[in-house]
Amino acid sequence: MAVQIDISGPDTQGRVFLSWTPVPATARLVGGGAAGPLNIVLRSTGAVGGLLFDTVRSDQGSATLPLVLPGDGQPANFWIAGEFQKPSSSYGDAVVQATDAAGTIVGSVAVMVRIRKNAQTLPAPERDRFLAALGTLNAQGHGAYRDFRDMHTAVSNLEMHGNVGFLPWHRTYVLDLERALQAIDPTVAVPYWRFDEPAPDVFTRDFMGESDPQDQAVFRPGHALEHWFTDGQLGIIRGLDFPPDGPAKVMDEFDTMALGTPGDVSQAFTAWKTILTAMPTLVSRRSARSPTCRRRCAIRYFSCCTPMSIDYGPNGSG
Ligand SMILES: [Cu+2]
Repeated sequence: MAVQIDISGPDTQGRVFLSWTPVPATARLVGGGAAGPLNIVLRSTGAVGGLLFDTVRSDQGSATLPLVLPGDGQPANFWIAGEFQKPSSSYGDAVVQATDAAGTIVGSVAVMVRIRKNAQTLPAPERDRFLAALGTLNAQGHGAYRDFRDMHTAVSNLEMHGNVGFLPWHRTYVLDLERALQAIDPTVAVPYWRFDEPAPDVFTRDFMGESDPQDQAVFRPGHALEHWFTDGQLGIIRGLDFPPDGPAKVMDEFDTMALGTPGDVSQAFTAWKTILTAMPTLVSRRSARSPTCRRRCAIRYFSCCTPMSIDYGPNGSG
């Protein structure tokens, strides 16, 4: 007799990736031998990632949950979520453990609480996995990355930029890119850059590259992006609007609206503000990238709480 724990949404290899959002799960007795119902306790026992449980979908979950499992093997339902502020670092460092009344472990499953983290404080192993996946996706110009680049700079340009679709397009674009990276390494999540805070650990030779006087990003030898290649051009040209270690540049709503072609941002901004009046901070902070995004060839990042939007292309695009 054992307890089988099934969490919704496993990948083809049975791995489960959780975020802060609760998802349904079940626990049930398997293997027979149970005379009647079994009282168990679910517990989060991972070394790094934290998990919360509840009997209903809520944000009030706790790290332990008593359950009664029917003796006939019928599943008992529960909800599981990553514990806010306790994400995983690698697969399997978050664990659901089931114990019986005697404290004996009767089942367990290892998962990952995979969320987008601040690039500035991203641990080196996670940083390097992200870079490796990105380098693989590009494959020195021969990989699928160019489809993302083309989609961003050409195919959907008129919908994506200077238009009401700016915000949803970019969120979808980054999610699409993230899924492609996760197909290479499922433990990767796209980090974000809070560009209103200094980020001296992001624009380094180990991470997104240091800019030399020609605006060329310089990487350490052996870096996953060392041989980045797009559009017949080796390397990454970057104009930094936001100095990585200089004073933080915080743009208020007025300054954000004034970016780019007069009226351009304002038009998209106003349209979205009408739609998303319930989420004013979302709108006010995230319209800032549109004009520069089209003007310059660069690695571009999106704003706080939204992951990096990375746009590589020839001069004048990206
Ligand atoms: Cu863009």
